Amino acid sequence: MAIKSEYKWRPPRFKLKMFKDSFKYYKSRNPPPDLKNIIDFNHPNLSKVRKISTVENKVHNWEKLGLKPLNKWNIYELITVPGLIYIENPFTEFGQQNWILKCVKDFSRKPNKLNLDAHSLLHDNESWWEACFKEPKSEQKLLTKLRWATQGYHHNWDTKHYSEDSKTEMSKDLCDLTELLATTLGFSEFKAEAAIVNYYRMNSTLAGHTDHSEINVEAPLFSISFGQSAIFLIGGRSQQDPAEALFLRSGDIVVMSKSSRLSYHGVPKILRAEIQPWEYYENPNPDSRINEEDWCKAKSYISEARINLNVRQVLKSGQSKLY
Ligand SMILES: O=C(O)CCC(=O)C(=O)O
Repeated sequence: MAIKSEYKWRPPRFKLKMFKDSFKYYKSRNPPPDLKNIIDFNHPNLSKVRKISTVENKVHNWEKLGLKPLNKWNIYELITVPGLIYIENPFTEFGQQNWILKCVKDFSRKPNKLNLDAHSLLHDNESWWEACFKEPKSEQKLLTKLRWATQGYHHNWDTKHYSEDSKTEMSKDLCDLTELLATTLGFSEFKAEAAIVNYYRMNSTLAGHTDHSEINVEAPLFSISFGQSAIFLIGGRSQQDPAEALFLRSGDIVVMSKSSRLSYHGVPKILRAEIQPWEYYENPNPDSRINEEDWCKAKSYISEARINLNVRQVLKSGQSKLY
């Protein structure tokens, strides 16, 4: 009888010449990938990244948007991927809790579109979050089924084309947050017009792709992560180009601007967070208290999930419609 070997071959790291090789390498469970060449902004390798400064921003609604004051932010640019900007978690603990709650409770609500719409799992206009907690804990199967929600111009996963007939309101807070981030980085004309909220479980991946549905690909794209950590891969214009791997933790923001705006990227692995920056909340303002019961449920959800807010401008500046 043949003895089954536990050993599985994987390409050596130096052979990771193309995006798809790196994706396969970091996705592997057995054997698990060696993480030592991943760019970790907690210990930035200055041959690969450089620190950048911001445009002076006189707007003072940092706290309302859950952000630390600007002088506490660390912002880097990747030397090997021009235009790729990384902001190390600029959120307060209150900010993390508030944004996580918005993602699970508000952004998953109608009229936003959800992957669940195609499966008739929710009754007319029933909210996913509320439907989840109608059932006893052991029957909360719906909780793991949400994969994405869209708002603004709804992303069409089949045609990859936006349409004036498939458009709802963007969250005002999400517009304010991304427009403030944009001004701070010197992209003063940015307008948030479409968002995908990606909900990942611990075994989820997101295949390599480019985001090219928007008419305006000169405007930056904002990608904000909460919850569990991830390995994020970013390459060049083609699948054949090599890729860099980055660690993304809760609160981290990636901005794809200039030539990186059309680069291949994807998420080969979700990793358990070593620290939970959403946990240690000391209430700075009693008026903005988080509802304890809601937070308790959201905290339990995020202990097994990662959420990514992906915000884009669709139209050219001055344009008011697609066609
Ligand atoms: O989850 C992420 O970090 C990236 C998401 C993404 O690439 C997308 O929604 O197009």
